[in-house]
Amino acid sequence: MAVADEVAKRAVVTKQNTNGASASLHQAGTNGQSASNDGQIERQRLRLMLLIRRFEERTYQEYSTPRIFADGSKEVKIGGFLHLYSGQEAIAAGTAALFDKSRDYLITGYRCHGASLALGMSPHVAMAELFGRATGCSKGKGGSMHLFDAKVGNLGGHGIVGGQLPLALGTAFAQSYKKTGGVTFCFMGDGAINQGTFNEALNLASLYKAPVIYIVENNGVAMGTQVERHSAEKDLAKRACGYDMPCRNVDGNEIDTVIAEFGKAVDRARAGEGPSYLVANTYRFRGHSTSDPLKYRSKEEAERARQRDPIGLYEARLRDKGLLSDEQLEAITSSVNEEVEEGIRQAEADPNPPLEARFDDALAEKYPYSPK
Ligand SMILES: Cc1ncc(C[n+]2csc(CCOP(=O)(O)OP(=O)(O)O)c2C)c(N)n1
Ligand SMILES: [Mg+2]
Repeated sequence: MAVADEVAKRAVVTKQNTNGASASLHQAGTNGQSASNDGQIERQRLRLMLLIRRFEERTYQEYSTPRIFADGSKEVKIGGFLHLYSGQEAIAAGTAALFDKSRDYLITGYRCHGASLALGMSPHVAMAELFGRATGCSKGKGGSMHLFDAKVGNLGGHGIVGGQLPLALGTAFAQSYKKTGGVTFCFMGDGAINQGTFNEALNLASLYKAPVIYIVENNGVAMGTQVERHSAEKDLAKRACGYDMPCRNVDGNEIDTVIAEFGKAVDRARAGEGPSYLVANTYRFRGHSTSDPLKYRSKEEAERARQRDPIGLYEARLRDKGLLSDEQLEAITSSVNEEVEEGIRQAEADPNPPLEARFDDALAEKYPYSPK
């Protein structure tokens, strides 16, 4: 397909706003600027972070509560592992403020719910995917680690740690080769920088001047192993110093800082000057996955982190600036709660994919283990 067609198609999709998200909530390309001085854009950003948090916390409940049928039998609602994003919201929401759905890409690891909601996936479509419903973004066959929406440039969640880094190099190379002006945002965890793919991808990205931004969501721990125990160099920004690209630490809990710092990298990439590497320092409030008893974390550490909750920090800033009243916050919170509850209700009522469709969309033309 010609590049122009592809870009035009994505621009139309953006306007229609796929997956049920309302157009005003997730505007592309606001570039960190306030469109008006009444704080509307800022409150939309706060709403997005609250939406992600609410979705994640309700997802945790849904994961832990089995579905009970009329005959008394039970089944789990969400199969497999579940990695929640609570605490890291400013990174996804800040990226969304810079993201242009008509030409940019975002690719991430398995902790992908926040990024997908930030790019406009509705709680209904995301929860339907988690429940394995046919209406999910991957028709119920990807699950929690694989939320995708390629039409808006969401190239999804990837389960192999570090697997998305060379893929991001590939999409960024395509963007520069085809001169789309697009940028690829590649999220990874702090653990992913210890993978071999990190060296291969960053080295080539710099040589090619690829328009990719490698963003480490440094939540201080890879499963249960703290950065101090998994990285010889404790300052993770220095880990990319050998690749001739800007390397910076960023306060990943401050959405305004995220927008400003990521924005510089976006400008550089769009100007054809090449990649950047940013370490967004943050914290995850929940365990690695829902099966994590969090034994490696002290109560004091968790309490300290709560003081720097990205939502609380932003709420306080908006109040200080006179951009948020109690009534406005209450209205935002109840509309978020309603949107998430309605999404869960719809996902619960949706059908499972039909059995005949189980091998559709599979890469292999012949599935080697097909039942006879
Ligand atoms: C190649 C590979 N090795 C190991 C794993 C198992 N694994 C899953 S998550 C994880 C830790 C990754 O931590 P980090 O990159 O910091 O991301 P976070 O979970 O903190 O978001 C590991 C080792 C995997 N999925 N892929
Ligand atoms: Mg981590």
